Amino acid sequence: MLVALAGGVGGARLLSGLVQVVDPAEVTAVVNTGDDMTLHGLHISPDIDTVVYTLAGVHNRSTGWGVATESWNVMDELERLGGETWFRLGDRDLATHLYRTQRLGEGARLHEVTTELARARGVEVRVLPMSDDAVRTRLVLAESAGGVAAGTEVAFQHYFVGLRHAVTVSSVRFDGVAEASPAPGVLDAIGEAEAVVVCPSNPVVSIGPILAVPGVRKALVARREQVVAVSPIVAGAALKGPADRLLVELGHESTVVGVARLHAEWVGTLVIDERDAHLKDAVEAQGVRAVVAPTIMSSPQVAGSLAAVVLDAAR
Ligand code: FO1
Repeated sequence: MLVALAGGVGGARLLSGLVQVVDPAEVTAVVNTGDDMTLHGLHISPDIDTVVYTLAGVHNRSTGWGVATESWNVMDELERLGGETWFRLGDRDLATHLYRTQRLGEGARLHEVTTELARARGVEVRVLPMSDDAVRTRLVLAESAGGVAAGTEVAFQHYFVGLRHAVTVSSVRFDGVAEASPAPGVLDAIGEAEAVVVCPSNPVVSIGPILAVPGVRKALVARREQVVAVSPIVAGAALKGPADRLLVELGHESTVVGVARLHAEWVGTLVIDERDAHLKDAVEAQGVRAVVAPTIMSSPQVAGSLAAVVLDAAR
């Protein structure tokens, strides 16, 4: 059995590569829920939905999130009513949030609802939230932006979508994480896995929250030799989103060496792109084994080849 730690788009891409090389029923994805939020009274779990939609093959390929062949009638009507439409919720995507909110209201736990939604979309991978408890990523702005003063703490989606992450931050925290527990099955999966794959998701706001859930980091440290991470940074930059800027703003280095240093305690092997081959020794100087391979998943074929490299590195 394989465990994959995943955030949004980067995680979903590697997961769709992994299921090409291993039986999907043998894969457990532990997904970040720090991006979750309540909007229009609905519980929205963006990274879980991105993972499920991508594994189901129904995701929007241009944005990476939401559903393909989407319509926007509710958003258009809400706009006419003067409602909140800054966070785009398509008509089909809304069904997911309506279902999840209804089931949670009936007392179901987030991991149960996630299983129901994954099964309903024909996804065989076991998709687990990192926790059933509310953990919410919040960021303090280092400068004023979009009418928000420097020093203000904002919710993740306000930073990421509302402000288009076009603002520097001075700190990040995961509200509620100290009181949270890993979702049922998370620690056992990590303990029993043949390999733990860390997807090339944002190390600060996608992998960070998963690590912060009590018990998870310790469980990963114990499996360090079987933990293989794919660097989310290639040639000093993130492929998508603010990972490179967040790393620098929080005092880390936005290079594969910086990623190795950040994860050295619990990651035994870091897969770096060929563009960073010259940094292999510098990564290994951090005590992390480096494997060089094409990591830019420009096609499902590349994702499949990368997944094979990752599994080989874990064995
Ligand atoms: N990202 C955006 O940049 N703009 C949006 O309007 C937006 C809507 C949205 C709706 C549902 C969903 O599951 C994800 C959505 N995302 C949107 C992505 C979301 O911000 C994710 O948290 C990021 O992709 C980071 O993982």
